[in-house]
Amino acid sequence: MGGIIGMGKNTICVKTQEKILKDKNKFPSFSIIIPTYNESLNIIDLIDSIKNNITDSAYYEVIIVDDNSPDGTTNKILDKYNESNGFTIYNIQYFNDVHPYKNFLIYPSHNSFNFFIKIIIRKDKTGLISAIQDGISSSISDFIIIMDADLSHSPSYLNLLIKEIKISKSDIVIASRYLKNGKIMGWPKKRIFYSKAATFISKSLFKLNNITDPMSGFFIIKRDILKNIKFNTSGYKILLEILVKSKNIKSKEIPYTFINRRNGSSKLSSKVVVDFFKAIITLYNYN
Ligand SMILES: Nc1nc2c(ncn2[C@@H]2O[C@H](COP(=O)(O)OP(=O)(O)OP(=O)(O)O)[C@@H](O)[C@H]2O)c(=O)[nH]1
Ligand SMILES: [Mg+2]
Repeated sequence: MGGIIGMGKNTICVKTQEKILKDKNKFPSFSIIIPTYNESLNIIDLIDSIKNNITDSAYYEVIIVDDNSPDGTTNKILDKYNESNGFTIYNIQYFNDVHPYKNFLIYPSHNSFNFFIKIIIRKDKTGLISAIQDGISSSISDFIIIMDADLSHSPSYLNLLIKEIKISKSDIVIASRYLKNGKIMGWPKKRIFYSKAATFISKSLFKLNNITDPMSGFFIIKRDILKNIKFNTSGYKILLEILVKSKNIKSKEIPYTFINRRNGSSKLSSKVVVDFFKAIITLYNYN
């Protein structure tokens, strides 16, 4: 193992990266995975908000998995988190076994930041679950947080998610829209109906009695649980696949307010409904 060192200015391999972090006692204790497609209007606000909200003193990594967004989502990050703002940008050949089109590691040049950013750019739009999977494969910490880029999942809940998984000793803590005190803001009635219908179908078919929001896209999970899952559905709902394929895990939910995206366009289409039913059939047969 060694990877590729010295491929040009600012190119280091992932093992070197891990060594730097370990040597400095800065190995991340959690990884925040954010899949993006055309989120240039949200991504900087999101990363800034993550940075401002997290009070945990632990080191963490922010992993952006972008499908070569035509709106230049990742250029926004590279323009903001650069030398003049206290970061060094490295080209990385690959992260663990993720070999996408382009990779960057944006690493703080001094001690005032306790996070670094990885950007994984995949050549084509190959779907949300596979983007999250690449994020997971490239991550190096014990706890994985998954969240959307469009500010629907407010970073103000991150501290609580991190605290809860440690205190409750759960394998997964899910931010739920449907737990008491949870809410959805800004969705039309029709969309709430579809979401509730999908939730009802999933809960009944897979006997997820303890979970109020199995379709949530916002949660923290122990990496050990993910290691044992072979994902084979496509589409949107990675949490459902995790819950169906790891039945005996200890789970907990916290209520949160989901806010409909304000900027950028929705990637939702009728294909989502088709993908949902395909996933349900695949997971039912797995069961
Ligand atoms: N890498 C990657 N990210 C995606 C893809 N599709 C969606 N995303 C991202 O996944 C997250 C969830 O997608 P959204 O479009 O917000 O889906 P949604 O929340 O169900 O619907 P809207 O908020 O109405 O658009 C966002 O951060 C998107 O940018 C994809 O094919 N590849
Ligand atoms: Mg969204």
